[in-house]
Amino acid sequence: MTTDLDRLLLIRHFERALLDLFAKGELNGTTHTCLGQEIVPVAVAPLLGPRDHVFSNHRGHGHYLARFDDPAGLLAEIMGREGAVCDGVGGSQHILREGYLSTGVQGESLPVAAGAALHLRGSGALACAYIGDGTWGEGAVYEALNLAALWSLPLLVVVEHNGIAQTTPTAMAMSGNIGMRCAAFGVRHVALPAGDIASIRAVLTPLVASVRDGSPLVVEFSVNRLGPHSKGDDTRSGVSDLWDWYREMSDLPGFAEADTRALDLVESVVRDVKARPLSTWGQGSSDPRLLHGAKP
Ligand SMILES: Cc1ncc(C[n+]2csc(CCOP(=O)(O)OP(=O)(O)O)c2C)c(N)n1
Repeated sequence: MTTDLDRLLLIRHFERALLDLFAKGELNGTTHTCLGQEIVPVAVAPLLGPRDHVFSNHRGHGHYLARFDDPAGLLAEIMGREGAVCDGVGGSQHILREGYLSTGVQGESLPVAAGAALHLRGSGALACAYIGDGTWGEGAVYEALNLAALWSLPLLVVVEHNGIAQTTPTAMAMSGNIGMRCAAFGVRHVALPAGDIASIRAVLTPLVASVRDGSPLVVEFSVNRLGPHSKGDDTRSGVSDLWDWYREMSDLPGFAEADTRALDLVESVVRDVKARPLSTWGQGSSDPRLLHGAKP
């Protein structure tokens, strides 16, 4: 059985492996790790069902790994190897899978999620979009919130508020706050620390049930981004202090065994995927999800 701790540590070691592969020149493109933010998707994922649609962003590996038990498919996607989730077309930021879509374009997902929520309205399923605090600078976010409230859409917006957008501290870019902005549209807002998973779920379970009935909700988590924005672009000082908080995890019961399990798993996934041939993208994929007009 996979526990919450197993999932947290899988995400953590997966992300570290990516940074390591980049440092060795074995990955192309870019990547944005969610180190320090893993608790959010791990806490939220079990509240979502198979008919729900998840919309992720540029920092989405944790969102994917919390929803699907598929580190090899994701790494193959990022490395463009056989067995990739969507044939290596999307890479780190643009993943398409049944009920799951991510985009590297800030703010793009929310109107799309609102559209999916409109489609799902009345079915008991919902659309869940993960966005960062910096993405509240995109106007499309407000158009989506407006329609979500007006049309009673089953839309759940999960905000990972890490206080920084690339290199810009949130306080330099955001007037007011997220709660006030939600209130302007009559959208419910709840702020939670990204701490104890059981407490998060206890608060969110009834709220998510009401989202399914057409009452949109924004959940704002306070998190620490422990890594750089992408690979080496961290302009902050004092980030190492944040790692102290991260090390507190190691006091959790069963940590040492779970940590070894996750590390072993990630190491074997890296070995396996690196040995695979390149994906077939460019040689004519027959994957129907990639055909024009196909529905995810
Ligand atoms: C429309 C658009 N503008 C700019 C970028 C470049 N960019 C990528 S991530 C990012 C910052 C995002 O900040 P936030 O939403 O807070 O998420 P975080 O990276 O902190 O998780 C920026 C400016 C982009 N991807 N899309």
